[in-house]
Parts: sequence; structure tokens; C-alpha cells
Amino acid sequence: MPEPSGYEYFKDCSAVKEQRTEAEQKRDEEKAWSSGDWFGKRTWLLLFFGLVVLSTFFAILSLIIVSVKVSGMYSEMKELQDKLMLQDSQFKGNVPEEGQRNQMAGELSKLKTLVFEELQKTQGNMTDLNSKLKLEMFEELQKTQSNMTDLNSKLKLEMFEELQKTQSNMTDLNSKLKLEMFEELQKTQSNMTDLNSKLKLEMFEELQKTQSNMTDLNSKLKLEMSAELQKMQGNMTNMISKLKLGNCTCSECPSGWIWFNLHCYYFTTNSGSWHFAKGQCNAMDSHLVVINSAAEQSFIKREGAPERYWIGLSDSETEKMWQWADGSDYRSTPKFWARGEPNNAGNGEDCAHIDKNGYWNDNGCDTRFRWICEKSLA
Ligand code: MAN
Ligand code: CA
Repeated sequence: MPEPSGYEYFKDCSAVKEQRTEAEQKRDEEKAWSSGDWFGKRTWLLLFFGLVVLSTFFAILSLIIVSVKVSGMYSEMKELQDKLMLQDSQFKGNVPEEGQRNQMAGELSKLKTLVFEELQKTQGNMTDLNSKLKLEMFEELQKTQSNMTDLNSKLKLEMFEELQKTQSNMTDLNSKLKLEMFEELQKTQSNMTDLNSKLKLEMFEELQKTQSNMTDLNSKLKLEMSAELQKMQGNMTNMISKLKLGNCTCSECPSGWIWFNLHCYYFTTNSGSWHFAKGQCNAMDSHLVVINSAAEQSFIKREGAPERYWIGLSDSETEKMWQWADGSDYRSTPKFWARGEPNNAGNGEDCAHIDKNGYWNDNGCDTRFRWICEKSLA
């Protein structure tokens, strides 16, 4: 029994549908008439119907396409089958005999030879081509090498020139640098020389100052040492004298008197005229000091300075006839007058005294001075 076509099927379905829709339509129309919404229901119905028609159309179209394709494939398959069948029958029916096979083998060997010759020719051509190619490449390489050599030479030349320039620049720079360094060194040397001169000057000045200070110090030291030495010398002389005396009846100087060379000396603190002083010394079993030696003068000078003291020397009896108080000969004793003395100044000066500087001066006998008494221990 033949299958119903798509159209018939569709016809049947639409018939059923039509039957169902007519019944439903009647019902709906009744409902719509009764409910009063007839326009809305109809629109929905039309839309639904359109959709059904469209889907049916697309279904038929698909079916046609599928059937066309299937029939094409089927015819192709059929053709292939026919070909195969033909080949099979040819193969089965045309099995070559031995003579034919030998002929075919001969043809085949000829073919092989031909192919081999062709291959050999091709190989020969290839070899030629290869040789040509090699030659060309060699030539190209030689050219490239030559170009490279040229380039290298050019580069070398350029580099050499550049190096020469750089070398020249470096030499210039070096010369400049040397010059600058030389100038700087000269400046530094000059500065050093100036500094050296200044330093020398300062050192010389400092040395001069130090030398002067040293000289002052030396003078002071000499003076102090000389004084000290004189004292020591006096003391030593006294001690020697004491020792020399040995068994003599020696006695010490009275209290307040100073011992020197076996003599005692009294330096007063009160003052009076020369004659008053002379009387005072005599009253103390002594006389105004008589200076018989340089050592004694030094002792008097040292102990008396810087006061003025009457000494036992006067020319009150005869002008310029100086006499010592103990009768010692004025002519044989050393003199220690100050410069320009005795000058008998003013109304006359007949009495001698130790001045502030330690040397002698003649002065008016009534002048009030301190005095020095002396007595021997021998
Ligand atoms: C000065 C000098 C001395 C003199 C006194 C008198 O010092 O002329 O010679 O004895 O004066 O005061
Ligand atoms: Ca005088």
C-alpha cells in the first residue's frame, strides 16, 4: 500500500482541524456573542491559523530538499557500483597469458630503461645545474669577498685617519695639560717661595726676640750669680781667715752686726750728720767704715744698696786731702768714687758717703744720712 504524500497527510490533518475548528468556532462565536468579545477571539484565531500554514509549508520544503539529496546520493552510489562491477568483470575476464605477460615485462623493462635514462639525464642536468650554481655562487662569493676587502680597506683607512686625528687631538690636549700643570706648578712654587720667605722672616724675628730674651735672662742670671758668688766668696774668705787664725781668741760679731773678713759691720737705720755718726761708732767700740779692698767695697755696696750711708772718709781738715777714720793711708787704698766725684759741690762738700748706686760721693757733712760702723775681730 502506497504511503500517503505529505500533501494528502496535510489535507487530512487540515480536514480534521477544519472539522474541530468549525465546532470550536461555533462554540466560541456563541461564547463571544454571549460575552460580547468577538473581535479579540477572531484575531487570535487568525494568528494561530497563519502559524499552522507557515509550519506546514516549511515541513514540505524540507521534505523536498531531503528527497532530492537522497536521490542524488543514490544515483552516485549506483554509478560507483556499476563501475566496480565493470572493473571486476574486466579483471576476471582478461587475465593475460604468458606471452602477453612476457611482452608486458619487456615493455615494462623498456619503460624502466627509459625512466632510468630520463633520470640519468635529469641527474646530469642537475649536476650541470649544480656546477653552474656552484660557479655562480663562487663568483658571487668572490665578488662579495672583493667588495668586503674593499670595504675593509676603506674602513681601515677611515679608522686610521680617525685614529690619527684622535692622536693629534690627544697630543694637543697633552701639551695644553702639560702647560697648565707647569704654570700651576710655577705658581705653587712662587707661593711656596713667598711662604718660605715669610716663614723665614717670622722665624728670624722670633729668634731675635728669643735671643734678646735669652740675653736679658743671661744678664740677669749673671748679675744674680755674680752677687751670689761675691757673697759666697766673702763667706769663704771669712771662713778661710777664721781657719787661718787657728788658736787665736776669736769671737762672733755682736747681735745686729754683719760679719765680713774678720770684721763686724753695723748698718744703721737711723740718720745723722757725719760727725754724729762718727761719735756713735766710737761709742760702740768701732769706727766709721774704712774700705781697704775691692772685696770690702763689693760687700758694702751689696749690703747697703739702695740706701745712702756715711763712710769714714773726709777732707774737712785740708781740702782734697782725704783721710780715713782709722788712719789708713788714702793714697794706698783703692778708690770707688762715682763718676765726676768728688766735686765739692755747693758751699763745699767734705764728707764721703756710699750713694744709691753703691759708689762714693762727697757731700755736706751736716747732711743727715745713715752710717756704717766697723770693728775688727782680730
Ligand atoms: C749732686 C751732685 C753731687 C753732690 C750732691 C749734693 O748729687 O752734684 O756731687 O754731692 O748733688 O746734694
Ligand atoms: Ca759731691
